[in-house]
Amino acid sequence: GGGDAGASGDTGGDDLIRVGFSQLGAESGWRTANTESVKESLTEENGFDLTFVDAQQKQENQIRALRDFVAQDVDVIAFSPVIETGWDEVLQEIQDSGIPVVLVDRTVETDVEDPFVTWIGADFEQEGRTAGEWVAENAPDAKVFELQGTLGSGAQVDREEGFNEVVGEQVIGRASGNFTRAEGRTAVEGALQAYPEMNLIFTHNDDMGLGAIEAIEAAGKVPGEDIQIVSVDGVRDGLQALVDKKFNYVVECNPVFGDQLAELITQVANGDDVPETTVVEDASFDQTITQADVDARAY
Ligand code: GYE
Repeated sequence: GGGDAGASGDTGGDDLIRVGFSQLGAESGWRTANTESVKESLTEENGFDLTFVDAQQKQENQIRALRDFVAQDVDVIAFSPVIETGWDEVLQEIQDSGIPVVLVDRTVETDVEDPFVTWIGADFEQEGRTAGEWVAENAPDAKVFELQGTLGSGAQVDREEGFNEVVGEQVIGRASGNFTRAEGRTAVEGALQAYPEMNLIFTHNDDMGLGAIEAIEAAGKVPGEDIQIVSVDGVRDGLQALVDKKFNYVVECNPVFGDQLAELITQVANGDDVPETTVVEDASFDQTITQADVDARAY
C-alpha cells in the first residue's frame, strides 16, 4: 500500500477493503447510473480496492465472477442478481468460504440459509402499486398492455405483482422487453398487432417505454394520447418524455445509492451490525414536471 497509485488488479494496501462487485449488465439508463454511483463511491480514496465485473445480463457470467471472487478471497462480495433463482450452489460455495455477501438492487430466491448479510435496493412491489394507483385514478377504463422486464428478475416479478394487485383486471396482454429499448420496441410492435384495442402501456422501465414510443409513432399513433405510457425509473430520457407529453406518469427508482452501499460494505467488513434491509427512497412524477427539473437531473 503506502499510497502508491496501483493499477487495477493491484492487491492494494492492507488497509483497503477488497470488494468484488458483480453487476448484472448495462441494459438501461438506470443501470449505467447505478454503476457510476457504485464506482464513484467504492474508490481507493474512500478505502476500497474494487474489482468490478459486468455480466452482460447472463447468469453464467455472474456465477463465474462470483467464483473468481471466492478464489481471490476478497473481503466482501457484492452482487446484483440478474434473475432471482439459480444461485443455490454458488451461494453455498461463498458461504463455505466465509466471505460475507451484500445483495444489491435485485433479490434472490434460494434454499441457502442466511445467503446474505444485508440487502440494499428499492421496493419494487410498491413501485408497481404506485403505478397501478395512477391508472386506477386516471385511466380506470384503459386497456392495459404490460411491458415486462427481464422475466424472473426481482424487478419484473415484484413490479408485476404490485401493479396487478391494483389494476390486474385491466391488463389485456403482456410481453417482455428485457429492460432494453430495442426489445421494448419489438415487443410493442407485436402488441400493436395482437391487441389493437390497447390504449395504455405499463412498462417496467423507461428504456422499454422509449422503445414503445418509437413503435407507436411508427404505427402512426400518438404516444401519451392514443396510447398512454406509465413507466418506472425516472432517468433523464424518461423524464424528458414526460415533459414532451409522450409518457404520462413515471414512478421513480433511484439508482444513486453508492454512498449508502459503501457505508454498508465498510460495516460488514468490520463485522459491525447492519440492518437486514435498506430501502432506497423513491418519488414519482406526472406531466407537471418542468424542463428545468429534467435538466437538473443528474442521470
Ligand atoms: O428499473 C431497470 C434495470 O433492477 C431496479 O433494472 C433495477 C431495474 C431498473 O434494467 O431499468
